[in-house]
Amino acid sequence: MEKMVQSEVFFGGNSFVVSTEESGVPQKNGYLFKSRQIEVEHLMEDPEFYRHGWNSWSPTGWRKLSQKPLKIYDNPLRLLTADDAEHFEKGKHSGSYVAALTDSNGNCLLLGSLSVSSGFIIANNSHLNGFQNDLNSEWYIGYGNEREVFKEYANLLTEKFGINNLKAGNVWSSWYTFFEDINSRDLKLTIDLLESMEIDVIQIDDGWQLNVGDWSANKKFPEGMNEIATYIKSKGKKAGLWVAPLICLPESEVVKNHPDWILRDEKGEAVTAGYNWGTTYYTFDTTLPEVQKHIFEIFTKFKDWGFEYFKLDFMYAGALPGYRSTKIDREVAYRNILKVIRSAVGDEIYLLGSGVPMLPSIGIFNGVRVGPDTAPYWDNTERKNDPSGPGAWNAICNSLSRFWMKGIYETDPDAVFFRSRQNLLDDNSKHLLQATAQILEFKSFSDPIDWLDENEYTELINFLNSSNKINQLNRYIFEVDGVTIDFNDIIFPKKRISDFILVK
Ligand code: 9PG
Repeated sequence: MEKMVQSEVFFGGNSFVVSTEESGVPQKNGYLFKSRQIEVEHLMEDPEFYRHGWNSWSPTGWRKLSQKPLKIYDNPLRLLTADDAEHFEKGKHSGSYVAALTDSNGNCLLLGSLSVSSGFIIANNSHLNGFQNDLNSEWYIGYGNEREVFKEYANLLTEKFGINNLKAGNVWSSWYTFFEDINSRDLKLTIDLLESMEIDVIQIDDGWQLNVGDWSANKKFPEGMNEIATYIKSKGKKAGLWVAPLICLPESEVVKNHPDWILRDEKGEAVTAGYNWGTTYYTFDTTLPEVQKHIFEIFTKFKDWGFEYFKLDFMYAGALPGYRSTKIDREVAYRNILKVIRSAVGDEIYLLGSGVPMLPSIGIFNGVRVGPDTAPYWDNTERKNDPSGPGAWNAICNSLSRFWMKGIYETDPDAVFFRSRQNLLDDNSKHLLQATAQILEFKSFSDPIDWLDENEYTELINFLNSSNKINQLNRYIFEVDGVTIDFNDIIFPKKRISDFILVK
């Protein structure tokens, strides 16, 4: 451990003792420290702890230090996919990049990373302890009104990493109705009905590719992806495509042809990068020039097909621990491959990140998913202790807890629903999801128009046309066009409501 120096930071009449490698530099509001490690003494009486999850899907929200820490429990493969498994920190309150403590008077102490350096933070009853890897690691400490402190941190992040201001507009995605069961003929029928509507992007999700890793059209798209992109554009919409460019399934051609591209551990074993599609999968060593060339080429191809919007999924895999050909921090490796993707598509193409590590994605992605998948149901008791699992409730809790990120990139809380067909969500739940999308100012849905009755159709039209005035009154209380919505009873329910029970 480096030699640590102790100093004191002052905020009005309050002060905190801080231990770091170098002493701090006061800012307009708060202090900056060049240090990998940092320890801040907080002396707060059972404050609420803000747990910020590593990637888009990772549990994010507030818990008292005396409560059970917010995390994914008892599911190692899920943990590997939907959070930073490297830093599970059993029994402790911990999170990635930024943490905050708010006391009973509403005063908030924030500790946040300002570097691409795999930052994480652990809290206990007396201290916040931050850890980063890089020699240039920086930490910010702020104290005061919760919303103002988070705003200041968000400003510092965009000052340092930039912002890419393209807007997505209204998005229709194929996922939350058809899932992988898509083909060009059925999609075109669905697309025809979207033509006259206020929709900017029609995005084809998972199900078009030969395999995860083999990014060519499968036989459900016999005329190729160029043809469907052209069809979407002929309806006056931007064509969007889902890709998971940094992962590959074990049986994919890319793994068979290039076993040397796969990220391995020190012993030479392929790193398990996560679990989905009923299988574990791999990721690449993106520091290899051949892998960078491959990624550049597939994106050049997608762009040549005519797509102008990409949903880049399972991106966290590029920032997993492993033995890389160049010895750099895993998140630096991730950011470098993002730059390769951006350079292949140019600045006019919208990049939406899903399953992305949140900090090293700033300034490159235009939009980022800020919660787990929604679903046409509220919650599911089959899946205990998993705040990252699909469902409306998990998506709302996580996304609203990341409201402060709105100034950093567009914040996508995931699709909302209007249909009652094939849907367990009641009207109230659908409205809460819709309000969340209005609050986060990212509107997407997956309903096929011919599934909607007249009222549902009218609701959809109103939603798409609404230009919402949003005002955050309190952590989880918002004003949407003058109507106050209090989410507190939703975020912290008295008892669990499960659709699994409802359908039994
Ligand atoms: C396509 C889907 C949709 C969806 C994405 C993503 O943690 N997990 O195991 C996990 C698996 C899948 C998943 C999210 C999390 O869904 O979020 O919108 O594009 O892939 O397969």
